[in-house]
Amino acid sequence: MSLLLIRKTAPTDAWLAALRVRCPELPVHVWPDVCSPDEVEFVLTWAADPGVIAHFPNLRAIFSLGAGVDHILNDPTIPTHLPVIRMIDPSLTQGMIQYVTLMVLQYQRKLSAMQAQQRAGRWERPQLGPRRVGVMGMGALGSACARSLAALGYEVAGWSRSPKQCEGVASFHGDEGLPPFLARTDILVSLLPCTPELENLLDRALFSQLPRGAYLINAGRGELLVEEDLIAAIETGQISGAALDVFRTEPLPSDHPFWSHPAVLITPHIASMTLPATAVEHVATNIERIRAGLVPHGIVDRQLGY
Ligand code: NDP
Ligand code: OXD
Repeated sequence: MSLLLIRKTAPTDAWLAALRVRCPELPVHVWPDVCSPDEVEFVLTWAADPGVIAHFPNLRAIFSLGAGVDHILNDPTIPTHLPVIRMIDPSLTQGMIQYVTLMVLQYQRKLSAMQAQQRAGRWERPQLGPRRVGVMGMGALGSACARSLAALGYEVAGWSRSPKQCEGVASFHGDEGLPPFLARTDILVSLLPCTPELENLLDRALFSQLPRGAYLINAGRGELLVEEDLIAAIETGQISGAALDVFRTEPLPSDHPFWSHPAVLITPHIASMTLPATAVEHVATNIERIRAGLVPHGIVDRQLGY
């Protein structure tokens, strides 16, 4: 029985090498070179075409190559009994901490203002920005970022479905926790998954509950954000700007207004990336657990969508 790697738009060499070292006994194939559909026991995938995964009758689990699983759950042909496992990888977490810290710092320490001053040859000390950060989504990535920002001296709160105990981080949860969380948040960091419940959450009504001039960092999913509402909120000054790493359409279309917006900082879905050399441990351990009849780590609740 084998593992099938499905990764259409990126090289597979590093994954193949990591799997060879960590699981030397496991036959690995790369889509579309499948020897026999009956032989496929596990799929490790990012954005397989809809319908492809449903072709393997003896599949025991689907592993996501990334932390997000929306690319798998959006395929209605995948049998609902199959476990879907999200990526949990220390390098992915480290990368997200670096990205979020970078974006908080560049905003709060006024990096772009100082770059403009340098270009103009002006020696001025801008006033630093506010330090209250609110992290939406306190899962593997959000909680690590929140802890790390708190250690840097920011006043950090987190918002999630369930209450959390995270050292140095105030916890807010659920619908009733959202207004007070937003009211005390000057820098809003979105690390939420894309679920039907959360789609379009970052809209005009939500922005209006933030202190005037708040800053948005979205590294969760593009579908969370109502893009026109963000542009309108920046125009009125309710939002002072945004750092966006994820978009409804990726790559971001060349005529999209975000490209040239002076208050929007764009990165190409690169906040963090799974590194095969470390992430292979999560996959290999879970294969061993599934074969031993144990529940894998990082299993997704199909009802909740994450
Ligand atoms: P987790 O599943 O570990 O955490 C998800 C968090 O979202 C949990 O804290 C959960 O709350 C919270 N949540 C879900 N639904 C709701 C809701 N309705 N109301 C309030 N909170 C909710 O995910 P990760 O931390 O591993 O990853 C988060 C997301 O980051 C991914 O799904 C992906 O979209 C994105 N991502 C982006 C990357 C990039 O490069 N831009 C890279 C990697 C991930 P609770 O804890 O109570 O269950
Ligand atoms: C993601 C990832 O889910 O890159 O976006 O892991």
